Amino acid sequence: MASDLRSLALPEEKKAWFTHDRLGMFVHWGLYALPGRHEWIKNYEQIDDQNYQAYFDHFDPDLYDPADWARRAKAAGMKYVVLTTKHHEGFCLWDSKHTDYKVTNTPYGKDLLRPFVDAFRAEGLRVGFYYSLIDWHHPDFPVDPHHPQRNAPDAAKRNEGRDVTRYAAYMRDQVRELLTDFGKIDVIWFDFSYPQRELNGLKGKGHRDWESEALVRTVRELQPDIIINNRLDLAGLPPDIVTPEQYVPRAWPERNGKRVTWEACHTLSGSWGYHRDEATWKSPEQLVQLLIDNVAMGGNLLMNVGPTARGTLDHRAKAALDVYADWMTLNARSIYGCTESKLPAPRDCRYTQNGNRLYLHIFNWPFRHIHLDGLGGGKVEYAQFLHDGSEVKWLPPSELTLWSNTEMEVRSDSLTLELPVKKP
Ligand code: FUL
Repeated sequence: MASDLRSLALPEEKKAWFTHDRLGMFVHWGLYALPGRHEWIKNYEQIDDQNYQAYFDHFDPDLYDPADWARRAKAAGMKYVVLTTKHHEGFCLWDSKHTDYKVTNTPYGKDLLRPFVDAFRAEGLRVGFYYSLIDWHHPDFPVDPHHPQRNAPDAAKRNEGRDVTRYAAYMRDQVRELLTDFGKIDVIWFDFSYPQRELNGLKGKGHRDWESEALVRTVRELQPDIIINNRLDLAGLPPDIVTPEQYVPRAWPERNGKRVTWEACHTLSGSWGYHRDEATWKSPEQLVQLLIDNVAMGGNLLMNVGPTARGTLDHRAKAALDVYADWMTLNARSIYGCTESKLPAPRDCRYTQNGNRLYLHIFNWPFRHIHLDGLGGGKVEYAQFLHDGSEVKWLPPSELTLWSNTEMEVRSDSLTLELPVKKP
């Protein structure tokens, strides 16, 4: 059985586009954009179905223009996009045959997904779908009494009458729709499962069981080349990618001693869904360094935007995308196709590498000289800045002895770059 499951994993070479492209856009959009206080608001504020209905009844993103989002993503250097087709609240952005809880039944009255997919494809981006396993709206979604905070406001309700088998079938039907009706989809991003445990009173298998195996088989059958993330919690299935959330891994993530393709996902502020009053927006420096940090460790960055209730990106999200656009225009070469380097980077620096091209990212501008260990002895042919292509000189060996009388710690295996005193 386990080896059978292993055969469902995507062969490494099919992931080449993903590890080359490095930067993607995550889009969290749903009814939670209306309250504008976090995508977990139904849970955090214990809003029952009746009161949450107000957001459904007023969902009307009249300014929705996915072509604008797509242009901005492309300008930011993003090569793929992953959209929340259904988040934990259960609301569907497409005209699913399997539920009434969908965009076409809101005042907006139209499908959002087809125009989204078309707009991003038109800009040359690949398209991925996020699909939540958690569903606070579905009547058969199993309540986990051990983790009520994950299921509130339903936590007080019992599982009696709920049939997890029906819920698993609902998910398969929806995923089948998503992977049949929108052409070639490149990523499916499930979110999230956790170890199974007994759930009192639950019909069906008596466990929190998504029937993940059947779900994965459905996915593979419909989209043989799709990347499936790791949040299904299906023992024995090697994930195509692992997805560290809101942190930079301390080392390249591994499974059974083998490095795994990975993608970190991050927010621009403290929330995935649109949050009007939230103040912790990342600085331009943080945004750029986060991207570099991930690539320097061999990973991707999936950076999130949370569109508003009217279907726009708010000015802070646009500004952040502009930061990437400016930076990537000049520096994309140090991101696409790059991965970690075996060389030890100097303090406050990161290396990214593509074949014999090594990119040094300096997070903290040093005064004048920087030593690159392991690069002495004629290993480097030429050095230049990326922002303007200007030459960067290094100390000629004849000067090394002179400088080594000082605190410079010049070593024969290192190369000492001469940098302008001020960061250009
Ligand atoms: C988490 C979710 O609970 C968040 O709302 C968000 O979607 C993030 C990417 O994954 O697990």
